[in-house]
Amino acid sequence: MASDPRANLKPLSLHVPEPKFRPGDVVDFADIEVPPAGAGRRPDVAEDAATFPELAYGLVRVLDGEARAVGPWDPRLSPDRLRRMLRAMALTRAYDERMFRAQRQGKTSFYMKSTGEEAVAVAAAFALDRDDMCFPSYRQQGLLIARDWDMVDMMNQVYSNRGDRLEGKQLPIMYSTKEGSFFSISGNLATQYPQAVGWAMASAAKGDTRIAATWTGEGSTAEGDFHSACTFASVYRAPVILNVVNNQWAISSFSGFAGAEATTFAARAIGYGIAGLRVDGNDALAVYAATSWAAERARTNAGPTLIEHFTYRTEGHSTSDDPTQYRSAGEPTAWPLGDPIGRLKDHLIQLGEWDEERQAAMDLDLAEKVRAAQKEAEKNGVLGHGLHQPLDTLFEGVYEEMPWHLREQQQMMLDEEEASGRPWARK
Ligand SMILES: Cc1ncc(C[n+]2csc(CCOP(=O)(O)OP(=O)(O)O)c2C)c(N)n1
Ligand SMILES: [Mg+2]
Repeated sequence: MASDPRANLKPLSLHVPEPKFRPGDVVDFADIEVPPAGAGRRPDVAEDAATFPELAYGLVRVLDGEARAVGPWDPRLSPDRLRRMLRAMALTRAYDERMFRAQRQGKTSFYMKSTGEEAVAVAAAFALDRDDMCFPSYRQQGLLIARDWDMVDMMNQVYSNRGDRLEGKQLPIMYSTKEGSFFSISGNLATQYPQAVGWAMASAAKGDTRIAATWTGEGSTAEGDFHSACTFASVYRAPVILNVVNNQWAISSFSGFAGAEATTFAARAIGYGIAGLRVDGNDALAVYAATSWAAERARTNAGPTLIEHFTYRTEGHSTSDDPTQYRSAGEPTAWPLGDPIGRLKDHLIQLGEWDEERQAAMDLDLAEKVRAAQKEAEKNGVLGHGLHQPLDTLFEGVYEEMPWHLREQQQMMLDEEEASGRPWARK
């Protein structure tokens, strides 16, 4: 009998990633490599992506340990612009705080904070043009806030109330505004990626000058949509910025399940021949610099850029989550890249353009603004307290021409309501 040539091999096995810290563990992030600010070159925007693969493995950082802006990526923004950026980030945090509490008070069913990730959205909005088209995930409310979008309008959506432009048809926080160049947020992860690339291709096909930018969480890069979007973006050199927000967690799954143990998320770009930048996502100046570099590259037909924003999700995934069940409570404070708002504030103070007193006064003023907006929005009602939309709108707004079977169902519902004798609001 012939002997089995594999008899001496160990049986095959799989590697199952495991996060470094679990509840109760002492956190030590010493193995996270944080290169000094200012290290790493800034290539010309027209340079071939193949010539700077190192930027997909490093970390573009501008703000150093003393809160000074250093190195070739320093965007050299005026103090006034820095203060406006700081304000938009602080306003985003104040908004999140208030809406989170509104959920806990039973005024809405769901909320998602972006705490610790404010720079990712706000600094990008400052670097993009107002009419560049954004295809966000659910954690970039900072884009709308940085674009000065009406906060009452945002709250109306969160409350699904009479003022909700989406007529209660979307989950709270899934905003949509064409006038704000902010595409409808989708609950189905990563769908915005191919949509952004398609929109960018259409913009180019029409000879327009607007570009697209999209954001996804690192966990969602495991979706097929992420990869097909990268292929299309690469092949046609679509004028698009592909942002991956690596906040270390995808609800209770750590980034290792999306491939973080093997390589960086920015390095995904290399396989597609796309420019890849890995950026300190808690450094607003680095996010601004990388985004404006990528925007110029896209706008001059030099191709797409994939930007990994290395950051940390300081709070729970959403109001439905309890992170104490799966990660160490020590992680947020041990995070080596600090807090994005604190770092930009310190930079302005270091420049002699700001102080703690002004910061405190601004925070008070913003909290008051958010409170006033909330009061205004609540005049239109809150979720779960009454029927805010006429019942027949339930079927509208999806098709330009309502198909016959929906018309039939709508009529059936209205007839049943009529017969039930219950009062309801017709348009
Ligand atoms: C296609 C799909 N799969 C799963 C889910 C459930 N889900 C919602 S958010 C989420 C985690 C996403 O994590 P990540 O992409 O890292 O984004 P983050 O929440 O960290 O911003 C999951 C699994 C979903 N909404 N859609
Ligand atoms: Mg994540």
